Amino acid sequence: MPHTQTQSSTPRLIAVSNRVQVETDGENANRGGLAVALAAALRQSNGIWFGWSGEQTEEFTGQIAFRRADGVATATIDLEAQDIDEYYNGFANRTLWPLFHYRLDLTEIARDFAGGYARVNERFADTLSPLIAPDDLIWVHDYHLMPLGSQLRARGFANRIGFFLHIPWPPPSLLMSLPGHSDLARGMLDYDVIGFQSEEWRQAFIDYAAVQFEATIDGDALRLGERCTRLLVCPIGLDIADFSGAVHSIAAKQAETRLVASAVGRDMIVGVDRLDYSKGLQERFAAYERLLADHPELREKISLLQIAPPSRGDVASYRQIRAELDALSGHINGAYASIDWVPIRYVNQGYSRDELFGIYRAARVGLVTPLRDGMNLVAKEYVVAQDPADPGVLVLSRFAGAAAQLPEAVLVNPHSIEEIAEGIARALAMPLAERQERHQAMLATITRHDVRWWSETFMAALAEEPGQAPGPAPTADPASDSAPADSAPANVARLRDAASAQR
Ligand code: GDG
Repeated sequence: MPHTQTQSSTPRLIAVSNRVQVETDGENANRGGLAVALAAALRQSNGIWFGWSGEQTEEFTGQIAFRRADGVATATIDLEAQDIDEYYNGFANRTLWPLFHYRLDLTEIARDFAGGYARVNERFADTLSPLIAPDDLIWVHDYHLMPLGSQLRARGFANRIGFFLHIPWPPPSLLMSLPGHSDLARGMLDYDVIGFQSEEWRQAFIDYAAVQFEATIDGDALRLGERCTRLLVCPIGLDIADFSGAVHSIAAKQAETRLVASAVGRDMIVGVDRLDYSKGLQERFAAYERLLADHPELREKISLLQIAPPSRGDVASYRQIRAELDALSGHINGAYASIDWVPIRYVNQGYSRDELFGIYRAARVGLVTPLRDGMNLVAKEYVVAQDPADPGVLVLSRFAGAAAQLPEAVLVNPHSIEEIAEGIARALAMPLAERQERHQAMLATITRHDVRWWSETFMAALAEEPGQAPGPAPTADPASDSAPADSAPANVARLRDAASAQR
């Protein structure tokens, strides 16, 4: 699909991510925030979303399947078995994911993985190249595609290219345990803009670049020789408008009613996580057991519902955590259950987004305790789903990116089972006025910094020509009221006006 430049001055957006997921199947659609945010930006600029279809092919051909879903043009390629093995299951999910979540113990280093990662990034660059027009803005997503910017530069593209990292950036000493770390990080400086979920991850990147490359920081830009890369803190948010609808949907109401009926007279505690070792589930279960042991008065009065749909089942460490959690929940139920009370309901099944909102709303406590998390959207979803007149309490890991934005949560160290247990006890005992106050503050932040704010802030930085005066500083603390970021940056507003004038 070669691009014919429209008369509008709106630059076209090309979004690139490992998977392309635009789902359109009605109220049960499990549309991620990313899909929603990108879809809006892509529609506005008549853009295109490029990535892997999720399908396997006998031999890689580079053939692109073009589709249009929900008003968004998508271009996908299939990958061959070796690519999926070495790039996706290998380097992305067995090397980078654990390493970037501080799990050196689970990080697998293999030459084949690194080779597959480089090969697939080259394949992405080769197949994407014919689609790129000179004025296109290119926005690459996440750890699967870190070298794509360099690959495109090597093919001569001078477009504005940005990258958003959805997961943490690890401290320099951890990153240095990865063979080839220097090339990987150096390649990042071929991007014009890099977005991070929190100041902590941005600072870790600066620390590494300062030590390894003697790069200098100039305002919010990192300079190395001729290259200048802008480093933004730009935390991802929720599609607030859509979620407000979900909270009041029939499916949400039914799920809430069902859950409340199943726990009459008991306070529900809920956790919702992909089954992943970064989410701190073993520590969470152990903390719940500690709570029951230390607070006998709470036995039979509370109930933990943990929803954990399996993910990445092709990777051994994910199968192992599943076995451990099965054993741990069985052990706790065996030790504490009575004939009419089950302490933990542990469910390995996914629910529709609407049902999930009913479940969040029925819970007195939202338990979100990842050991490390780039952001954690469940924390924000739990807050949005609450009844403002009688809200539940969010117990949140200090080590989730969301903690920087939501200091009004009960913040806990997710490695300390005592601290989590006491956090839950505190949440259960919290008076209504304090719950309301905390909830109101968090809801205001989440509403202000929603997913549209996120994509508009990033796009504004990407659209800015070098040397142009920066717009409102997106590096300002997004949790603070003084952050100017709640209004759409001016140049994005201009782009939007141009786009709607065209319609
Ligand atoms: C990565 C980063 C960052 C979960 N179970 C069900 C379900 N979910 C939805 C949740 C939430 C999403 O999945 C999970 O998002 P998280 O942000 O919590 O975590 P990751 O999947 O690890 O995402 C993370 C994110 O990227 C975005 O940048 O925040 O830090 O690790 O939306 O609701 N959805 C439905 N049924 C389920 O059973 N429908």
